[in-house]
Order: sequence, then C-alpha cells, then structure tokens
Amino acid sequence: MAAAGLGTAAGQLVGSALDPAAAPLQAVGAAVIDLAPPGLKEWAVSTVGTADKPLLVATVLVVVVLLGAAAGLWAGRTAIAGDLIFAGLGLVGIAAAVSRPTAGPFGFLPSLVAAGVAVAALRWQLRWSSPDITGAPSRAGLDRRLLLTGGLGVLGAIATANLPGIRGSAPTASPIVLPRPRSTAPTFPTGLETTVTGISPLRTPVPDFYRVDTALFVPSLETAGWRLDVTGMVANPFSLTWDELLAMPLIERDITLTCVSNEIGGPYCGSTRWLGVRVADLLERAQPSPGAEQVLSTSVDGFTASTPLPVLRDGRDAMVAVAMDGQPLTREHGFPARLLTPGLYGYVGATKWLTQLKLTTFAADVAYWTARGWAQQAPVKTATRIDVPHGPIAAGATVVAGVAWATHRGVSRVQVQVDDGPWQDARLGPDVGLDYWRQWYLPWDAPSGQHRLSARAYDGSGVPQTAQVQGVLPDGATGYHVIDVQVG
Ligand SMILES: Nc1nc2c(c(=O)[nH]1)N[C@H]1C(S)=C(S)[C@@H](COP(=O)(O)O)O[C@H]1N2
Ligand SMILES: [Mo]
Repeated sequence: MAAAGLGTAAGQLVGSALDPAAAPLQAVGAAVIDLAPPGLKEWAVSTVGTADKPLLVATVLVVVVLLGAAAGLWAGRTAIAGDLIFAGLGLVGIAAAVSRPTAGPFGFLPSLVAAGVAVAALRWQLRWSSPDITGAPSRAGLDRRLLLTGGLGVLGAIATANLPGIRGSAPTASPIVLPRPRSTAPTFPTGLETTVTGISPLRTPVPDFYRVDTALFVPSLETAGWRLDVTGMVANPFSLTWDELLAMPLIERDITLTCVSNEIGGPYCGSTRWLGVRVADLLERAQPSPGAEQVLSTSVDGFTASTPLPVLRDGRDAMVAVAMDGQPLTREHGFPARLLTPGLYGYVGATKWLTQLKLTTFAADVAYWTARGWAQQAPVKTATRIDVPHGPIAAGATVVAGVAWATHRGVSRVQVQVDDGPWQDARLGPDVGLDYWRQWYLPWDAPSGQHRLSARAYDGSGVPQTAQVQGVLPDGATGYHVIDVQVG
C-alpha cells in the first residue's frame, strides 16, 4: 500500500509539473467519467452533485492502494507478481492519459514514473522485510516500513493538495477590462426576494450558480494565447485572439441556463446577466456553406456540443459569453469564454472553455452527449420549482413561492394546487424577458396537518408544462413539482 501511495504521489508530482490532466488520478478519473454508462453519471449527479469529482478521485486512489496491498501480499511469494500489478496499473494510467482528446506528447510520463516508483519501492521493502537467516523478519525491515508509511502520508498529502483545479484555481493574474456592451440589457427589476424569504433570487449570485460538466479538473486557461477558431464548412474561416473577440460588438442579456439532468425541483438552473459576442455575428463573418447543419463547439478539455444552425440563426441571442453578472467568467463557468444558447439545455449549447466553433453536419461530427445516447435537439422544457415552504412551517398566513422557466418561450402563468383542491393562479414576479425565469408566489393560509403542494407552469404561448426531465417519468407522473409539507 505504501509503494502504491508513493508511486501515485510521484506520478501526481510529475503530472502537475508537466500537464495536470495527464497525472494518474486525473487521467484515470477523466477516463472513468467518459466511459461510465450515462445512467451511472445521472446517479452521481443527482445523489452527490458537485462533490462527485472529489469522490471519484478518492475512489480511484482507494482502488490503487488496495491493489497495492494485493501486490504486497503476492510479492511476498513471487516478487514478480507485485511488479506485474504495478505495471498493469501504470499501463491503465498511460492508456487513460494518451487517449484524452487533448493529450500532449508526454502524456505517458506521469503514469510511467508512478509505476516505476511503485515497483522500486515494493522491491526495496521486500529486501528489508525478507526473513533473516533465523527465519524471523528483520527488525530493520519493520522500521523501514514504518518510515516509508510515514513518508507515504506526507507525500500522499502533497499529491492530494496537488490536484490543481479540482476546485478551480484563482482567476487569471492580469486583470481583465470588460468593454461596454454595444447593446445593453434593460434595467434589471427588483426581484421578489426582497419580500419573499427563501425564494430563489431573481439573479443567481455567481458563487451559487450550479456547475455541471465532465471536467475532473477545471481547465486553467489564460487570455494570452487563447484563440477562438471559427472553421469547417465556411467560406471564410478565421481565428480570433482574446483582444480581437472583445473588439467585436458586445451584447448584454439576461438569460437562464439549465441542465437536462436537473431533477424536478432540482438546483441545476441559474439565471444571470451575460456579456458576449453574438454567434450570429461570427457566422456572418464566416459565411457558412449551404450544407452546414450544426455548429460543433469544442472545449479545451475535448468536450463537444452540437448546436443546430437554424437555432443560431433564428434571431435569438446565442453568444460567446465572456462575463456573467458583470465580472469575467469564473474558471468553473468557462473562463475565458463559453457558448450560451438561450432556449437549449446546456449540453447542446453552452460549451465552457471554448476554443473552436466548427460548421459541420450531424453525420460528420457527433457531440459528446449525443454519442452517449442523448437527444440531438434539446429545447428546454417548461419547469416549475417550489422554493418555499422548505421544511415544516407554522399554521397560518404564509406563502408558496418559487421560480418557473420555459427558456426562450417565456412563462405566462403558474398554478399551485393544495392537496386535491382547485388549481389557483399564482402571482408572477417581474418579467425579465422570454429567455429568463419567472418568480411567482401564492399567499396561503396554511391549516395544521400534512399537506401536499403541487406547482405547474404554462409557457408564453399558453402550452402547459408536461414532463420536465429526461423523458422517462414514472406512470402517472406529470412533471409538476410536488412537495409534502408538515404544518403546525
Ligand atoms: N467544456 C464543457 N462545457 C460544458 C459541459 C461540459 O461537460 N464540458 N457541460 C455542459 C452542461 S451539461 C451544462 S448544463 C452547462 C452547465 O454550465 P455551468 O456549469 O456554467 O452552470 O455547461 C455545459 N458546458
Ligand atoms: Mo447539463
């Protein structure tokens, strides 16, 4: 176990110096994410949420250490067996690192070093712990092993601390000056949160904005050297530096972003003010060829999304965003630039750490989640979330309140049902436009006892909410958010 830990620590150190994504834990963790069946991923997202990444790394580490224990036990009988286990582990790490879409030429090195160090450490331990001529284990061997285990603790700590970006490093060194938008958003109204305690604020604070992605470590890009390539089936391919992108006309828009994996009533929906360059402007300059069907956006970490071209040309404010809530994007949300497509779920229109927009066909290029069975076309479905009450409440005058969204279609009406009573129209909060969620509330004189509250919305054309998520709902389920409340 000590040898496995030492080897891993060495690999992590080489990786952090060379290419963090190639470090053994990151590389294997990322491969597990990409290879995991979609059902497992949904389970992870819904049960452990954003903690899924540290949990995954910890699991990989535990498996490595357990295999180290097996190596130690077998090596006691046949020394070569231990070598073989560590060599096998090293090969897994190397395979994971070099098969990344963004692998560099030295991706194999961290896991190679890890396996080498582990084999050497195991051999060294075996030498000292082999029985002496009387058959008793040598004293020196035990002391050494203790020493080694102690050393492992220290190095293990370094290695774990050395997982840059699992939580995202500090923003870029050079301060970023955001140009003023050419087209500003209307004055932002005051939300219901000033009067309704517990309702989602009309604008989501950036630290509270949900994060969903496949990136085990948050890519740490800098604006210097960053480029956005617009390429593929276009008459005029081009490439923009950060300064060139910012020199284009910027739009400022209030847009709600949500994840298809959000459970009914779940947290994976956020709303804020974005600043960016219209995708339509970029397309206009590139001049897509007649056969182009989609824009395949690529992230620096290899993630891809397919956004249907007609959607990007129908006049909506799809943008390459550079700021949210008045500040440059945080690393977690795609610094320095990301795609944002109002009305589409994140996995088909919101690529973070964006580096390329490629005009292509659906047959020629299959995006990350489409390859894993998710729909190619994914407009956001109408959804409602009850934010309050949350937990038991006292009997008497109170409110039921929350948010509803039908991105790019707007929300025209929200209704609440108490137990089996009539559906009552809730009052709607301020209107921030078709692309933004709507707060709502309904005063409620809550009688003592156990009550069931249901909420549903209608989109801007009056079409009622049906299923919200993933298509598969249990029999009889409506997709409405339903909660049970204990009153009194
Ligand atoms: N590079 C990259 N971009 C990505 C993803 C990803 O896994 N990698 N996930 C997408 C999904 S599924 C969603 S819902 C949104 C979430 O954006 P947020 O984390 O800023 O809220 O990012 C999208 N962009
Ligand atoms: Mo998502």
